[in-house]
Amino acid sequence: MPTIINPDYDAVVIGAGVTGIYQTYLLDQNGMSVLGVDAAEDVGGTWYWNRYPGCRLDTESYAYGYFALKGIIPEWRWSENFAGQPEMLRYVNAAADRMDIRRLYKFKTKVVSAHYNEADNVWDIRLDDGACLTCRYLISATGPLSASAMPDYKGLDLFQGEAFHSSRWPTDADGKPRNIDFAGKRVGVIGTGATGVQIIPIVAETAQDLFVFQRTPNWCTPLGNSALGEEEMDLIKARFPTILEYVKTTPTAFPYHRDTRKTSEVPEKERNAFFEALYDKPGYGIWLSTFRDLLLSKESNKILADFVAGKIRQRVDDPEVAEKLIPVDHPFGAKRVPMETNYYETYNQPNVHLVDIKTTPIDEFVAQGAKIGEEIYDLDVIIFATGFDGITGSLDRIDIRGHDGVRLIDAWVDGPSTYLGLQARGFPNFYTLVGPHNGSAFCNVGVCGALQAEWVTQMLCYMKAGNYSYAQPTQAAEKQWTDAVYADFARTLMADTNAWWVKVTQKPDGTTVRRTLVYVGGGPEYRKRCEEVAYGGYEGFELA
Ligand code: NA7
Repeated sequence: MPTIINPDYDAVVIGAGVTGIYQTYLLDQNGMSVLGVDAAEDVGGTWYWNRYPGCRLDTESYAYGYFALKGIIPEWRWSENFAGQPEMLRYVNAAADRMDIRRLYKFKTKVVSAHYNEADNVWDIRLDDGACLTCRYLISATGPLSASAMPDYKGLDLFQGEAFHSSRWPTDADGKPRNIDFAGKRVGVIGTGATGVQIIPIVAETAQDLFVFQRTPNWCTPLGNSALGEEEMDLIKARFPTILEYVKTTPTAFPYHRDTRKTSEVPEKERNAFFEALYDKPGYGIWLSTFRDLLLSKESNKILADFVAGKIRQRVDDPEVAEKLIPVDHPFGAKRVPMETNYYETYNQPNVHLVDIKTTPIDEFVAQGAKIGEEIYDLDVIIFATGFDGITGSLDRIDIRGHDGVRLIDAWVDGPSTYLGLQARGFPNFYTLVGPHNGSAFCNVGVCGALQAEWVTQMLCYMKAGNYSYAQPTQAAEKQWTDAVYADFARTLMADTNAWWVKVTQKPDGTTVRRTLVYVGGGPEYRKRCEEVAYGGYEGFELA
């Protein structure tokens, strides 16, 4: 049994995004000493880093904004149904001001390593400024999409223009995102996920030429954003408590429930009218409130995919370009569906060129631009909208070691193994908010991350009251949870699709392991299980 020493802090929270600042606040409110650490200069997390033109929420603002819904900033008013990044950053800052959270944070600082010290039952933390400290509880709130994935292309260092990842937009001397004037410039965008789909139409408005280097097309559907008028916002504000209760009832905490019918139960004419209505409605409805077998039946999925493909063909003038923009390798909705604004119409502009890099990949970069075969695409700016090493990527970049010095990255070499997606055996007192296998990563993070922070706070308060200072899952509980997560995912059409929530690992023996990083059982089921565990005195955890 470990001895007890007083660590420097009760808890260290990694991350100052929406989840991290709330967790830090809750622990502070409950009388715990807590240090928050974040690499950025200030709060915001994903909304701090993603400052590219066109960046905005793909969730209804009022459904994402937990701090407004919860009454932390009850006066908050949204200006758009799907807020843009500047407004999102103002929102997080307003909440941080109200919670007076910055005094608890060390910004511009990264956690380099976190080693569990068995003798003292503390985590030894080393920061990149050289500081070393101890804490009892280590809580990661690093967000599902914070570790940028920058491809290692040959010759990129030779490129004479400007090249950067979408989440590292160049800044001016004052630290503000640079307003790059694309007029007269030849711009390349690599990547056509949600980020590329937001950037491309904006850059295309002014660039002399825009080359979209596409490896895999995505199923994109209209965002349908609009301004929120004063009266509309008054009504939304009056419904804040109702909205929060409602999103808690849905599988993903987005304000959508699936239609309870199977696709085959609905006559074709009615089905098409249903799809038309969903396609025209703002937001994720076409993905999340369509028929219940969308991600379970290939045949049903194809019916909706064909409908969306038809829309793409209608919206893109050049039939060859349209075909290139229609996914052939994955079912509709098996990856997160990018929400677009004039994305497909952008390809009707004469200055926009779609380059298929699946059939003819970029060989290398040279001083002038990208080289494919014998052709060189002259470029002034290259934007890598190449996504993120999802969910576990930010943890992999920290040297985390548990009992017996075992590295987390080694313990999870065959995929994460967790209990409730919140703890892994062998890594006591380490909580992963919005981490692998919990109901937050595949979710409206604004709400799910906060609910999880509340649950962890309750557990730590319970431990304090019961004089416990050590918690880790039992082997049986972890196995049962992990097996169920993998089995649930395997039943869906998402299982065979590569997305940022699937981790593909090449093993030294040449075999490949594909593992889901998300829990697909749905938020209500997830939270029910968490509440049962809490009610049962944190059953499934070894407390000491
Ligand atoms: P995504 O959705 O992971 O998309 C990344 C895109 O970048 C995708 O089109 C990738 O093609 C492409 N990519 C990645 N690496 C390369 C290389 N090396 N060469 C060419 N193309 C590449 O990330 P996003 O940032 O767009 O969106 C992330 C989430 O943010 C999104 O789901 C929303 O929830 C918000 P691939 O498909 O791998 O062939």
